[in-house]
Amino acid sequence: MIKTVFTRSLFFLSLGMVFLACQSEPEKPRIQMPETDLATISLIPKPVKVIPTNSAFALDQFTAIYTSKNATGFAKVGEFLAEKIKEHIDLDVPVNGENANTVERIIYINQSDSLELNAPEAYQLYINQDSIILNANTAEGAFRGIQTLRQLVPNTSNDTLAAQKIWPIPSGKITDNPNFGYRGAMLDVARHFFSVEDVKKYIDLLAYYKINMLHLHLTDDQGWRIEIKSWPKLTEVGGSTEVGGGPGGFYTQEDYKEIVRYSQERYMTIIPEVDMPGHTNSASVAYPILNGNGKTPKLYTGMQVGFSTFDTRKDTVYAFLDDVVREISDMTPGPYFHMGGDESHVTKKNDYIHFVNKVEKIVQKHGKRIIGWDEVVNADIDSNAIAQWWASEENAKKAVAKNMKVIVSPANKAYLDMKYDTLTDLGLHWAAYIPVDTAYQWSPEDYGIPKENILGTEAPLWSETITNISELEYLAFPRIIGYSELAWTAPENRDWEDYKVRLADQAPFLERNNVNYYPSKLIDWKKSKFTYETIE
Ligand code: NAG
Repeated sequence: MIKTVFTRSLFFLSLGMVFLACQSEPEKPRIQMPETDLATISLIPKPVKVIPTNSAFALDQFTAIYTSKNATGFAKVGEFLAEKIKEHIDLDVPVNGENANTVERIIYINQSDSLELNAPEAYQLYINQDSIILNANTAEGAFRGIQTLRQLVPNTSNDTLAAQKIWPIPSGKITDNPNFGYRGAMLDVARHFFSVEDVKKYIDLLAYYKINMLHLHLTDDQGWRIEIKSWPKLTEVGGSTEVGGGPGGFYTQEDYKEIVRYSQERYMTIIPEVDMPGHTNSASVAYPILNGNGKTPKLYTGMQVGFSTFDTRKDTVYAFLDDVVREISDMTPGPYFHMGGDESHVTKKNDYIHFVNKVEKIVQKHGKRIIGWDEVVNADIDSNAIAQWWASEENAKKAVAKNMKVIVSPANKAYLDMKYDTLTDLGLHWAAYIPVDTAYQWSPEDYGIPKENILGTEAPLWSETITNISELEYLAFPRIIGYSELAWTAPENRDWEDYKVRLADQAPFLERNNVNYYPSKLIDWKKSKFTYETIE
């Protein structure tokens, strides 16, 4: 059926072309495309397999996008591609248009049931002189595939082609599928607040590198950033400041839904985190009944950790959490809820265990799978829970012993808030200095955690020292680009020397998107002069 639709559209296209050829209009000169080498194009994350065929597809005003009919989500993916091509090279490419008369070349986004594509994010790209065929089983796979295609659109064309407004896409075949299904980034919006627009920009940049999970750290001692209708003072009071005493802020439920909607369009799952029982000063300022001593603490604007706790023996606390988890879960289509659980230094050990056990049940009751920072493995948590390893390798091993899945994000390798080196103004360095090469040269598989227990990786960005999107970008980029490859590309296919050349070629994309990336001297940035390579 799908084949028929495709063949039929090709048939009508050919008819259109024959029709066009019979008109009295002068024939368009045949474009002489340069020879190219698809294998030299700087793709990140590196695909599983790239086979060059050394000619090129001419992306120009006679190109159109078509998508499989009746395949859920495919038309939207096609529209997304057209929108990005427009942004990049100011070219209008029609999507599923009726008028095939002016179409000479097509990009076809095709739903395929082929066994080779039997994984949700797998895709294949066939690039020929006159067509590009992107095959995927799901719209999610197609979405990953169009990120690769976007990276193949050159930033500048060679002179002769540029004059004709033609962007050559190197030909060949790409087969791809991620090593891990969980490729995450985390943003702390509690220590400093980031607007919906900032979060959207980050989502767009992450999606380009095929990151598919965004964990939002929504609450901490310094701020409560998500509106909870049944407990309104959380944001009215607890959302009114941030580290350093700035105005803070919070997401209304409409704002949060907008973030969720935007990320869904980019096939990214939002993972909300409410950190507890520690890291809860802002909640206790709003509702002093939640803490142990009943006194109202002051709003906190410093950078210490581990001084606050909920009263884990009070029923009100669990009634409160039931409301919070319910309201957030109802707005969150993704399967996960993150309960924090880190650094509960002033919670007694037994109280901590009791608390985690109870919260796990609440989260399950609201239909979500629980994630916690690695300390939560010390409770009687069940094997369906997920441990996020950040500090203790021993806890990661305990998680494996309980047959839990682990998200690998050790602070000394994966924390984006660690300084690059001693000269970096922003960031912290309690876990390590993490230059761009160190950030790349490790593997989640290095630590003896069995592959089947590794859910994936995540790069957290804590925001004690960053106050705006530009500072956020400085710490995140370019390291997050390398983390995307650690999660997508298998270790045997990764190599620093090869990666650093591909990373250098990201400069035009980052500049075009006004990303304030850290210009690491380890990289020979290919700023404006980037062109695709040709074989002479
Ligand atoms: C840790 C804290 C976090 C803090 C960060 C700074 C975790 C799980 N907990 O002390 O609240 O912002 O380091 O790097 O990382």
